[in-house]
Amino acid sequence: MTSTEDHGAVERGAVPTDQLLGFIRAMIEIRAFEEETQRLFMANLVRGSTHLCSGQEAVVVGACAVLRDGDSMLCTYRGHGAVLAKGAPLDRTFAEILGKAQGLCGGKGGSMHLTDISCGAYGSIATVGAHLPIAVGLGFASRYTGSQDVCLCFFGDGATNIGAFHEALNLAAIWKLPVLFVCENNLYGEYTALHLTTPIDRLADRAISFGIPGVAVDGNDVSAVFHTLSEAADRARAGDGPTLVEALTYRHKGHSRADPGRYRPKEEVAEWLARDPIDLARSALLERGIDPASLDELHRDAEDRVRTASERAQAWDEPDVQSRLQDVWA
Ligand SMILES: Cc1ncc(C[n+]2csc(CCOP(=O)(O)OP(=O)(O)O)c2C)c(N)n1
Ligand SMILES: [Mg+2]
Repeated sequence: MTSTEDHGAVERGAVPTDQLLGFIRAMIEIRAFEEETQRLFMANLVRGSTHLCSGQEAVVVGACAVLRDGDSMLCTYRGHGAVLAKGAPLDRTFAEILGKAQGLCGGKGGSMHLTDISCGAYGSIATVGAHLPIAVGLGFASRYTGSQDVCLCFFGDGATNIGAFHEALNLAAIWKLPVLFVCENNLYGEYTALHLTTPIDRLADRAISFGIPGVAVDGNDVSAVFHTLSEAADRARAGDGPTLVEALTYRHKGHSRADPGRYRPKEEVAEWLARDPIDLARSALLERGIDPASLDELHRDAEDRVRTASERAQAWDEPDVQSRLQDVWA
């Protein structure tokens, strides 16, 4: 396969009901996490900026679900959901965003720099595109040590115009490295629409220049994301090299902080809100005969877990002043 496999968003088969229930639980948890993060930010409890992934949950949940122990994941500053989907604990992720000593990085990284090597989350990276070469390094390490591990690398549509994107995909392709490149195409880079910066509509088409498969998938359909990434992971583990996946999605909130996102046409926002990934998964479950009351309960449980984790993190200590130069490069 050396060309873009599908020009539109690929429709894939469904996943088993238990698995879909797990997916919706994880997506609701991430949505609740982002809403609580916004509340903490507005209450002035968060140092630095925040970039919420509300609306994009199906991409990270569906993609991370294909990973096994030993696999690695890298993501962007819009990475709370990705890190949680990879298994980072809710309370210590809140603690990092709040700058607490018990945070994933001792409170020194904050919202944009979440790393938890213990669960394979190798970092959310604030410099656009800078982590793609790191993903190539992780893919190379896997090949060099003869393991079957893959690296899943999330990035935005804007990153596909960065030099590091092209260098990373080229090297991964020529060395057939086990990297799953997942572009979260949310149609905007900061406050600028994609069509104003990028001369093609289908970013998956960029795979053609590296001779690797490029697949566009409905990024709001968690089952479709899971199936697409499963195939990419199988290819990578079999030694057949990387895949570029373009997951079409939309961020419900603005770019960062308190950005209300007013540069986006109202009709466009309404259209995407009507395709909320959590609502789509809920409809699919209702169609399979799942009781709406049990889904409501699952929703309340997820929100309770998030609230409890936030309260725990807020009660934790500030870092010790003595620790300020520990783990820091001079
Ligand atoms: C190299 C670099 N240039 C510029 C910026 C400023 N910046 C931060 S986010 C962003 C937009 C990136 O958009 P995209 O890749 O689509 O990701 P999204 O925020 O939509 O998830 C820019 C330009 C940066 N962080 N790094
Ligand atoms: Mg974008």
